[in-house]
This record gives sequence, C-alpha cells and structure tokens, in this order.
Amino acid sequence: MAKTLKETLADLIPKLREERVSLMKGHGDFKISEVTVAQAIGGMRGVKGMVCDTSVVEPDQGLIIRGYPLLKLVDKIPEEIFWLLITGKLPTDDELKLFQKELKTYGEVPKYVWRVLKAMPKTSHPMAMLDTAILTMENESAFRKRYAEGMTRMEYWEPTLEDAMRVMGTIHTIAAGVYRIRYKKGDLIEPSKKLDWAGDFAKMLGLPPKKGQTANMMRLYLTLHCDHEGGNVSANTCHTVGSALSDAFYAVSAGLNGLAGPLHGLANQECLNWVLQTIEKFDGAPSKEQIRDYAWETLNAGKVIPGYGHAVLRVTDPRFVAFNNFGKKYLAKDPVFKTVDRVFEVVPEVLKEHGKAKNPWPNVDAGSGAILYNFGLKEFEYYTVLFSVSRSMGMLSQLVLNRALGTAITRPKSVSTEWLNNQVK
Ligand code: NMX
Ligand code: MLT
Repeated sequence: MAKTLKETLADLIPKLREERVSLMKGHGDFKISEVTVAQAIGGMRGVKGMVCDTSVVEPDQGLIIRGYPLLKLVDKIPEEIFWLLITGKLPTDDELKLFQKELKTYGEVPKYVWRVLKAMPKTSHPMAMLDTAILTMENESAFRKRYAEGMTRMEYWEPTLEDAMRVMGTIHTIAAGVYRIRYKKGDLIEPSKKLDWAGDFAKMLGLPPKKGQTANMMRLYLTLHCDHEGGNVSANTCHTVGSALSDAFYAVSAGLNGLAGPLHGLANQECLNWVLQTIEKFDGAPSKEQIRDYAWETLNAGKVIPGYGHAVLRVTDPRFVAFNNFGKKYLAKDPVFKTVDRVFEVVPEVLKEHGKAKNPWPNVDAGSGAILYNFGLKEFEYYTVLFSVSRSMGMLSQLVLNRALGTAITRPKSVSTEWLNNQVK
C-alpha cells in the first residue's frame, strides 16, 4: 500500500540524521570554502556556507533536482516535484494520488484571510497581498501550538510538515484570490475537489480559455520555478527565519518578501515591461538593431537589463530554455514572444561588449512573462505571485528537512570595515 508523505519521511529521516551526525563527528573540521574580502563585501557570492539537499545549481548546467537535470522534469506535475524535492525520489502513481488527496484536506483558506486581503489598499502590490495573507494564516500554525505544549526536538519536523501542507494546500487559492480581488475580476472561484494543484490554480484565476492549454502552461510554470538550491535570497531568508524555529508561515512569508525584489523574483514583471517598452517605442516587434540600441540606452542610463545575468549560472538558464521551447510550440507567431526570442539573440552580445555582467545569458525571468501575457494574464505586477506559488515548494521542503535534521540557528560572523582594513595592512 502506498505511504503518505509523512510516513515516507518518517522512514527516511533516521538515515538522514545518522548521515549528518557522522559528517559532523568524523569531518567537522574539513574545510570546504575560504572567504575573500571581495566575497564578504559582495553578497558572499560563491562562499559555500550552508547545506541544501533539495537541489543544486551548477554554473554550467543550471538547476538539478535530486540528480535530475531540470529539462528531464518538464513533463512532471508540481506535486511530483514537491515529493521529489522533499524525499529525493519521484512518487509512484499511488503515492502521488494519495498525496494529492491529502493536500486537498489542507485546502481551506480561513475566512479572516479574505477579510484582511479585502481591507488592504486598492493599490497594494500583489506580492504584499500574498505575503500578508500567508503571515495572517500563522494563526493556524500547528508548530506554534505543539511548541507551546512542549514537544521534543525530534518531533519538530512533524508539525512543520503539517504547516507546510497547509501553506502548499492554500497558497494557490490565496494567490488566485489576490488576482481576482486586486484586479476586480469578480467573485472568488472555489477550489475544485478533483483538479490537480496547477490545473486548479489556473481555473481559480479565471483566465480566458486557450485551446485547453492554460492548465498545461501553469503546470510547466509551477514546475520550473520550484527551487534553486539554498543560497538565493528567498530560500536563504526562509531558511534563516526558520532556523530561529519561527514556523512555516513566518518563514515562507519572509522568503517571499525577498522574492518581491527587482533583482530577484520581481525581475519577471520588469522584464516583460522592458520587452513591451521596445515594442511601443518602435511601433511593433523591434528589429535586432533596434533592440541593440534600446539595450545600450538602458545600460547607459545605469540600469540593468532585466532577465539577464545570474549570481551562479554561467550559461543560458535551462528554465528559460524550457519556456522558449513551450513558446516556440504554442505561440511562435506572437509578437511579444518573437521579441523575447530576438532579445535573446541580441542582449548577450551587448552585455559581453558592456563587460560588467559575469553572465550575459538569460535567466528564468527573461521568457516567462511573454507566455503569461499571451495566455491573457496581462497584469504583470502579478507575475511574481506565480513565481511565489511555485517557489513555496522549494522553501517548504527545505524547511521541513532542516527541522528534521535539527539544523542550527543561522548566525554567521560579521566583521567591521576597520577589522578588514587591519587585516589587509
Ligand atoms: N544588466 C546590466 N548589468 C548587469 C546585469 C544585467 N542584466 N547583470 C549584472 N550586471 C552588472 C551588475 O549590476 C554588476 O555591476 P556593478 O559592478 O556596477 O555593481 C556587474 O554586472 C557584476 O554583476 P554579476 O556579478 O554579474 O551579477 P550579480 O551576481 O551581482 O547579480 C543579478 C546577479 C541576477 C542580480 C544580476 O545579473 C542582475 O541584476 N540581473 C538583472 C535582474 C534579473 O534578471 N534578476 C533575476 C534573477 C533571477 N531570479 O529569478 O531571481
Ligand atoms: C532563483 O530562481 O532563485 C534565481 O535564479 C536567483 C538565484 O538562484 O540566485
């Protein structure tokens, strides 16, 4: 008989704990990184100072989830990906069905969440609304209740998993509600008992029908954004907040606040904006020469070209490749998609010539917006909310595993500029 996610983790966790103890006892002093002045000042880039097992990002390959290069997972649905992130294996069909059924039992959004969202300013950013809703739901935290009752450390992961299921079980419904409330799309659409997570989300958004492809687009979107190892701003923030034993609602909401920054997840809204500006400026899909001019204009104004560059990657992001493949299949003639494709032919050369960005290639945000736009989601301030729904899977799975392994509270040592100056004298 298929096991639940909790039963599967309960089998797995003792081995993971043993492995951690043996690494600490046997090799605790083994050096894995050194830190230069440039790294201490420059966002700790490249410093290996934390552990994350859900996925790795290889500079020359991109995202690898539990050994699977991302492009091998594009046909999977998000629930399979969540199971893979957290357990290290893809679920069997029976495990998947059981998990989907269980997830639905966590699907009710408390009424007070809707009241809070409806009371927010009409001009609130959709990310501020989503993050507020997740934080408001902290009232439901099983971890907080069990902690107050005095559970043992060995049990911490259990209510953390329960909280994770509640966040994942509701975040798509909340996100769809944010869309409908913020953009006055009419009544909220109830979640379905039957549809999968992404299909249900697409339905609750109430997007115009698009040859039956909207749910597939959403499955791909939510699969591609799921996780990007542990050091990116949102994962790292979620981890740090969670390491203080703040529950999943606090930790995920904090992580999403980081995702809302234009250098991180908000780049997708900026990116489509940039592409649309070129179309408007040149009165239609711009030529390569026109894109080149506009790219230089952006750089000369001291701005970044959104959707390009990456802190770790040194090749085209496989997530961009997957979106581009989807676009070529379903919207090859669309002027916005064609522009994105043309920008891809021009901008890397411009960035190389500019000579600053270490990685001139597109990241995930360069292509996703054009697809959403074509599918009728035209409110690009909303795009980071979609990223968030997906990224909750990575943050939650990392959080549950860290609770199971008793990962220590995060507390790196900071140094003063005076101390640095004294060292380099
Ligand atoms: N356009 C112009 N300049 C850039 C770009 C770009 N797309 N990317 C990097 N640079 C500059 C960067 O600002 C920095 O300049 P300075 O020395 O004057 O401070 C220099 O190149 C070196 O930066 P890198 O070491 O290449 O990049 P870093 O690791 O610091 O930052 C990003 C990575 C992603 C923040 C940066 O490439 C960027 O700002 N890209 C545009 C925004 C974006 O697409 N963000 C989305 C990231 C993916 N996500 O989904 O979260
Ligand atoms: C992400 O998906 O989190 C971004 O590509 C940023 C990163 O990995 O630093």
